Amino acid sequence: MSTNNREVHQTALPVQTEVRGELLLVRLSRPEKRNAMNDATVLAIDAIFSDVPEGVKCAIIYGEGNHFSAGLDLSELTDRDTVNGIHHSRMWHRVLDKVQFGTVPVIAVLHGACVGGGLELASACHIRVSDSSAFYALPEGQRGIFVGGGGSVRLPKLIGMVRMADMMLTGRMITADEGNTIGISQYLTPEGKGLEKAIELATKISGNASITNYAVMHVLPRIVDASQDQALMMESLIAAIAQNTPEAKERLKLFLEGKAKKVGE
Ligand code: 1HE
Repeated sequence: MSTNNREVHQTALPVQTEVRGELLLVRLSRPEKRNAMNDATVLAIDAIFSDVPEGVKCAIIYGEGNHFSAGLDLSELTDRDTVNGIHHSRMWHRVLDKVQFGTVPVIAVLHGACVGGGLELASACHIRVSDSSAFYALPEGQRGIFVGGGGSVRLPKLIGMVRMADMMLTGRMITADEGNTIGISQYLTPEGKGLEKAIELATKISGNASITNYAVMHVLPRIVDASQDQALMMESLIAAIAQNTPEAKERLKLFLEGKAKKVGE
């Protein structure tokens, strides 16, 4: 990591950012409201992922205080009519698409409550690291509403439709352990160690060839959503594009000369 550390403290903004070398740290910063996501929070995420600073190769989203996020700020929900409700949900879609299909891979660090819209934000990230304090729920069912931040599309891809239906119908809470077993998180750490693990992973990811990160972020999900015939064609095209980059040729040459790391190193 370079020493190019820039800390940007936007006092009173609901989301704070810090550039640490090649990493962008994005902190949900409304701990007094358990990082509930009001419109200002969602729009701040939009602005951050619309303009990732030059030189950043990977981002990490985490929450200040004892919780990742209590989900949608319910105090802003009360008197929105149907059409405005659709616009609001589409705004979440646009912003979380920017997280998923932006310029850099994003790791979410989950601890405490990761519920409702907080879980939807986490699902838009590329990898989730949780610590042992994390718990997951979709309280929308209990509140008489439905997920509106892309959760019905992204969560079944992580845990399956039946588990998501169970969470919504019963309000069931999933522990950090269970969440890691069923695929919400990909890494589970002791309490308070999630950010450290995410930084370690983000540093590895930053060292990848840029075409690999791009393909994993932008092409892989489209392959998964396509018909088998189209998906296989997309795979061949991106494989050929990647292997023809100077970066790939250099890496392959280093391996053949015995100068590259072996698997697992
Ligand atoms: C909130 C919110 C919120 C807390 N909107 N203000 N999400 C939920 O249904 C989850 C609701 N929240 C909770 O169940 C609990 O707050 C927690 C389990 C997350 C944390 O409990 P705790 O005891 O640490 O905190 P607290 O005392 O409940 O809350 C502290 C303050 O945060 C309090 O405000 P205060 O002014 O009385 O101090 C709470 O009102 C406030 N707060 N959560 C607004 N969510 C794109 S669609 C997505 C749809 C959804 O996300 S629905 C799920 C909403």
